[in-house]
Amino acid sequence: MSKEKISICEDLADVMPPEYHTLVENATYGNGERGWKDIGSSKELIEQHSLCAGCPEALAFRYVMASIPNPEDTVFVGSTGCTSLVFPHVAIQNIHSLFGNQNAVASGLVRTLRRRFPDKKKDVIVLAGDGATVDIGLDCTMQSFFRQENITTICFDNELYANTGGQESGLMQKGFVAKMAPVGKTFEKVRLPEIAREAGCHYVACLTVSKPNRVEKAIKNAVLVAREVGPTYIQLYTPCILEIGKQSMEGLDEMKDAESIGGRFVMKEYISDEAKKLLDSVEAERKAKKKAAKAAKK
Ligand SMILES: Cc1ncc(C[n+]2csc(CCOP(=O)(O)OP(=O)(O)O)c2C)c(N)n1
Ligand code: SF4
Ligand SMILES: [Mg+2]
Repeated sequence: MSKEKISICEDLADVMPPEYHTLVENATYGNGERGWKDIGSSKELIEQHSLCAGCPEALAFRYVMASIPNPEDTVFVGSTGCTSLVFPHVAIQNIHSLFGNQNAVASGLVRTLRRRFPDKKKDVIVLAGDGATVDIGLDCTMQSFFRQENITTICFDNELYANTGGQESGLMQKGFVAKMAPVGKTFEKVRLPEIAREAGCHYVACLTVSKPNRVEKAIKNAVLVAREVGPTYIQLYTPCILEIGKQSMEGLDEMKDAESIGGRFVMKEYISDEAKKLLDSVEAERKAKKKAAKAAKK
C-alpha cells in the first residue's frame, strides 16, 4: 500500500509480522514507475502462491499485480477456480464472489465506491477463470458490458475447468479431450474478445503472458479506460500445464508458441475511439513528464 495509506502503530511495531514491516517500508505501492520488473524484488507482488509449480496463472497474477496503476485504491473481485487460491496471498483489497457472479458483484462495488469516495479514483478489477467468465457467469459478464459498468474484466483462459479436475468450457478448443470431458469438445472456442467488443467494451485485448511488457501495457490500458470511459476486457491465455501434459518449466514455451505468428493466441487488441483519445492523452502526459524530469536533471 502507499506509505500514506498504511503505517504501523509504534506501540504494536514489535508484534507485527516481518512481512507487514516489509510491505509498509519497501512496497512499490505509491511509486508511479512500478511495473513487472519489480516482481523479483518486491514481496507484495506475490512471493508465494498455492497453485501448481509453474502454473502460468501464477505468472499472470504477478504481472497483473505489478501492472495495475493504482494498487492502493484497487479492489479485485475473484471467483472460484484455481485463481481463487492466490487471493489469500495478495496484498491488495479483494472480494471473493460466488462462482459466476463476479461481474455483478463488481458492478455494485464500483458504483458504491464512486458514491462513497467521489473525489478518489477507485479501480475495480474482476479476475476469474474461463468457466466463471464465459460459461456459468456469462450472463453477469455480458450484462455488465451492456450496462457500461466502469470495471475491468480479466479472464484467465486455461480452456477448461481446471480446479474441478478438467471439465469442458466454452473457451476450450474444438476437439480437445480433457480428464473429465472424454468425448472431446464438439464446437469451436467461443470468441469472447469479439463478443466483448460488440457488447460495448472500450478496450479489448487477447494475449498470452509470455511477454511481460505487452501484458503490462494491456493491463494498464484496460484499467485506465475502465476508470474513465467504460467496460474493458482482457483474455490471457494461461494454459493448465497439468491438462495439456506439460512439465512445470514448459508453460512459458507453450505460451510463446501460441503467441507467435500463425499461433492460436497472436495478440489481438481493440480500442474504441473514446478510449484511444484517452490513452493518447495519457501517453502525451507521460512523455511530457519524462521530458521535464530529464530537463530538470541537466
Ligand atoms: C456456484 C458454484 N458452482 C460450481 C462450483 C464448482 N466449481 C469450483 S471451481 C469450478 C471451475 C472453475 O473453472 P474456471 O473458472 O475456468 O477456473 P480455473 O479453475 O480453470 O482457473 C467449478 C465449476 C462452485 N464452487 N460454485
Ligand atoms: S490445475 Fe492447472 S490451472 Fe490449476 S493450478 Fe494446476 S496447472 Fe494451474
Ligand atoms: Mg479455466
